[in-house]
Amino acid sequence: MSTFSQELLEKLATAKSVGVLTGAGISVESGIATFRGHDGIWKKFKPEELASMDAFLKNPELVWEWYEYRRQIIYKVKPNPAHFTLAEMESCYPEFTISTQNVDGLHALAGSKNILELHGNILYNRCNQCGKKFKDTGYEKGKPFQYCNCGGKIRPDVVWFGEPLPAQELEKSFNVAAKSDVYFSIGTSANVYPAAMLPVEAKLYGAYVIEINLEKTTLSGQVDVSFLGKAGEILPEMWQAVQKYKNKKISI
Ligand code: BJW
Repeated sequence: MSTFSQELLEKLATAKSVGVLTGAGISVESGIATFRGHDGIWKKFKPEELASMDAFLKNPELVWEWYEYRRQIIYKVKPNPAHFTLAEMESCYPEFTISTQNVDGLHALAGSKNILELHGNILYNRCNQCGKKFKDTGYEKGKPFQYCNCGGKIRPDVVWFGEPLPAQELEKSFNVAAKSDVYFSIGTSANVYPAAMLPVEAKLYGAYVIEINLEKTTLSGQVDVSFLGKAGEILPEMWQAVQKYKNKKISI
């Protein structure tokens, strides 16, 4: 059981605007591997060697195989208590926004509404030229490239290294970080930019920043409080403690 300071409980009990950045770690307890942990290395390839246009053009079969492998896992998994707690929290604050680096769609499945997908969504493909989205047109063994009507190549609808993040989602995420009273960084190694800048931006603009991660990250020294442990355990415990704290305040 984690213990939560009076300061943290008061901040969460009185916040009007809450922002959240999530990363692969929040989906681990649902059964999805992270990118950089030892479990995250797929067939000895680092994400940097697969998640790029260069990799796709050089070895489309390999890149499609990686995405198909991950899709098959994602189709089967369900949100975990960390996703559900965030969805519950959303209904208790006037402003509550999740900026997620995850492409698994689990926040929406858990019932969260205000979600900014910074790195796209793995369940879709899109044309690299005209941007048209496709739900089904994907990988067929022996046919490394599928083409859109416009002649562009179809690829997973995600953001690869060296590609810009979706402009609206990114701008909104920075606005949220700048106006949040409390900001969470959950299950991200905070190694990939520009997403990793969001909690730092939130702190700069005066938010109380809470990190939840299995281990210390490059962000840990810059936040107000860092909890080491599983998001699916710590977040529900924290939220329960906030409810108790609020009830106690009312009864005094
Ligand atoms: C748990 C847990 C449990 C485990 N509970 N915790 C400075 C500024 C701007 C850009 C750059 C910059 N420096 C470098 C760049 C370039 C680059 C970059 O960041 N490189 C770094 C390697 C240094 N960034 C980019 O290229 C981005 N684009 C860009 O900057 O564009 C500029 C541009 C502008 C205009 C024109 C053209 C270009 C794009 C980045 C795209 C990242 N894409 C990926 C793949 C997405 C698709 C897919 O899923 O396949 O996104 S890479 C991969 O990393 C994925 C993730 O979203 C992302 C972040 O990983 P995440 O989520 O943090 O996972 P892990 O595995 O690293 O960490 C998991 C954590 O969970 C660990 O800490 C565990 O301890 C923890 N954990 N279990 C709680 N139960």
